Amino acid sequence: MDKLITIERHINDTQKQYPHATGTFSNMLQDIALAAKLISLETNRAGLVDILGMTSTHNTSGERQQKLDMFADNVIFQMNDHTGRVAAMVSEEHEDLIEIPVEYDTGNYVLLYDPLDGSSNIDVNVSIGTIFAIHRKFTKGEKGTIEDVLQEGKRLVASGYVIYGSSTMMVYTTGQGVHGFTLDQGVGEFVLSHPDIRIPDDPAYYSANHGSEIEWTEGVRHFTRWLQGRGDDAGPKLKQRYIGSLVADVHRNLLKGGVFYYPGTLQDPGKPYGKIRLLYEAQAMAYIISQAGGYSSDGVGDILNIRPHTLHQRSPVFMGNRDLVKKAEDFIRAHDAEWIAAYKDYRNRELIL
Ligand code: AHM
Ligand code: MG
Repeated sequence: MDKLITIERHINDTQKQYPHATGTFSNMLQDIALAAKLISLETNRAGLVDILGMTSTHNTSGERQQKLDMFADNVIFQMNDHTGRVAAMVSEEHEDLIEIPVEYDTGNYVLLYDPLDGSSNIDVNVSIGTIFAIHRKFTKGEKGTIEDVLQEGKRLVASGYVIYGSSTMMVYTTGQGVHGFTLDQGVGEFVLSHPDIRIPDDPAYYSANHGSEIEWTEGVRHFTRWLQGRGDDAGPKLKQRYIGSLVADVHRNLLKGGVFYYPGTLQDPGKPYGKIRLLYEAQAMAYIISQAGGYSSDGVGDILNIRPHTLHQRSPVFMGNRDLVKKAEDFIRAHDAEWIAAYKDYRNRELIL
C-alpha cells in the first residue's frame, strides 16, 4: 500500500518547516477540514432528508438562499468562533463583519468564506463547493476589523476550497504549492491524493456561461472566438465545459488546463463588474491558481493586486493558464476602452468602512 497521508499529518508536517510557528494556523486549517467533513455529510444526505428547498430569508446579494447554505454557514462559524484563533470572519451569506462572541478569545487571523458556492446546483445533484481564505490580522486591538478582511489577495496566508462532487475533495495552499485531498468516506479522513498540483501547460477546456454572451463586450467575444480556434489569429480550439459552480469549473481547469471566465459587462450601467465576489470567491481561487503556476485577472490586471473597498465587492474573473488569461487581457485592451474606464471607476473606489 502507498503511504497514506491524511490532511492533518500533511498540515503538521508542513508546519515543522517553521520552527517558530505556534500551530495556531495549522489548527485553523484542521478546523476547516472538519467543517468540510460535516458539510459533505449533510450534502450527501440532502437528497434524502427534507433539507432541500428555499428558506424565506435572502442573502445580501438579493438571491434566494437555500437551507444547505445556512447549514454550511453555521458549521463554519461554529467551528471557528470559540477557538481563540480567529479575530473576525466574513461570509458571503452575511452583510457585515462577523464578530467573535465576547465570551471567547480572539486570535491573529481573519477568515473569509463562501459556505456553499454554486447553490443553484444543489437540488439537481450537481457539484457545489466551499471556498475559504485566511488573512493575518494586522490592526491593533483585540477584535478583527473590516480593514483586516479588506486586504489584497497577494497578502493571503492560505486559501482553499472543498468540492462536493463524485467524491469530496479539499484543495488548499499556504504558499507552498497546491495540494489536494480526497475524503475517504469509510474512515472519514481527507487523504492526500493530488500532491503539488500544477496546471497543465496544454489546456483542454474553456468555461464560461454562453447564455450571457449577449451581454459580453467585444474583447470578450473576440477572446471566445480565439479560444474556439476561429478567425485569422486562431487560438487553441478548446472544448467548452460549464457547470455554474465556480469551484467545480475552476477545479476542472486546474487539473486539466484551461480558462474560466465570468466577465464584467456594460449591459447594466454602473455595474461593470460581473458576478463573482472578490473576497469570498475570486481572491481565494486566484491564490490557488497562482500557486499552481496559473494566473487570474479581472481583465485589466492581476486579481491578487486588487485592493478591496467593500465586503461584497464583485470582480470580473479570468483564471487558468497564464497565456490564455494574458490573451484575454490583450483582447480587452484592444477592444473595450469604454468598459475598462467604467470598471476602473468601480475598482478604484475609496475604502468603505
Ligand atoms: P452563488 O454564490 O450564489 O452560488 O453564485 C456564484 C456562482 C458561481 O459558483 C458560478 O461561477 C456562477 O455563480 C454561475 O453563475 P451563472 O449562473 O450566471 O452562470
Ligand atoms: Mg458563491
